[in-house]
Amino acid sequence: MTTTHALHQLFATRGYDMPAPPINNQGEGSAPINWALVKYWGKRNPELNLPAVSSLSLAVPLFTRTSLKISREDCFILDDVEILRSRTAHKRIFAYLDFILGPGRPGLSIISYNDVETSTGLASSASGVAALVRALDSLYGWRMESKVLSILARIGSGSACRSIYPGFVIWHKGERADGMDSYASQMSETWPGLRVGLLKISSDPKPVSSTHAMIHSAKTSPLYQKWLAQNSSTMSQMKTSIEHQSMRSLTTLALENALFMHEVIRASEPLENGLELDYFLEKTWQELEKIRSLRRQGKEIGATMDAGPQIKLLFDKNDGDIIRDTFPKARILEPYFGESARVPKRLSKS
Ligand code: 2P0
Repeated sequence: MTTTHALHQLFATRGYDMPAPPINNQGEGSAPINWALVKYWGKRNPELNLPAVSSLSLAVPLFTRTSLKISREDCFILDDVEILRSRTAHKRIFAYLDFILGPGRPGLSIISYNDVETSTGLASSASGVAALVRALDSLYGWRMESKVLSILARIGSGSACRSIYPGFVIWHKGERADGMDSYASQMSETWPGLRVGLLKISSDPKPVSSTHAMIHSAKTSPLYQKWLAQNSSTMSQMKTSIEHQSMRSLTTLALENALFMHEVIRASEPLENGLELDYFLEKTWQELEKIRSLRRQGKEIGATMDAGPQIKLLFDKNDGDIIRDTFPKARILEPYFGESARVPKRLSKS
């Protein structure tokens, strides 16, 4: 059975006949950025973004907001700038819509706003695709549950399936060829004292997309098999640290996992154009050394780094002063645990 078939069946089990026209003229959706504490790096199926490993992320209160309208021609406007048809971002997004909605879909105008700059490794495609899926759900009137929305988002960009939810989110890698068991789910835990800090190292666009880099390093990195082998144990240790709210364990595991992913990347063969894969800059190493030094003093401070030079700090709110002293430029945020998590306990029903 093809994935399109499987998707249509999935919709049919929810009483929705695919493909069917939208029931509204306009739809809206928003989704948060997520930062992985256990990383997705490697695909078992690149067309469907089926991952070789499971991953676990934390949502951050920086959003993409998208509105979607039926229009005569496809059009994509991002942060008030029209993305030309010739650009990869335009082709990729409409090819994705063709795939999930079928060739008879109407023309669509997508207008999106990101809370942070695009393509510097700060805003990922994750919140963008997840917001688009939520806008599609509202345009078509599907009212699909989050699990189905996360499957749709994953087909657009792997890590987008995690941006369907707030809080701590697990992306189960799944085993099936059609990907219907590769979706995200939210953990029930929140962690009120946890803080994240965004340490911007560079505003330059990344030299190689993560999509390309992860396929290349899976093929050529001698460390890739070792990377696959550690995933299940790292996932279960990370889940336990969240359940027990162990800052020492969470910060250690997140830092080790991110550093290992970057080792896997650096050990890859040079790209076809001779470029060596390495997302870190000298400044990344300098800032990491400060984190190591704090850790040697017993501070439970961690960090994670994605496909770029930026550092995302992880720490307890009681260590906020140390972070502000050591990294005065860091932008400190509370993780995003969802709107209901913001309601003070005395006002909520439970
Ligand atoms: C992650 N990254 O777990 C990892 C860590 C980057 C480094 O997910 O090809 O944009 O669209 O599935 O989701 C970035 O990869 O890649 C990513 P595609 P995606 O957050």
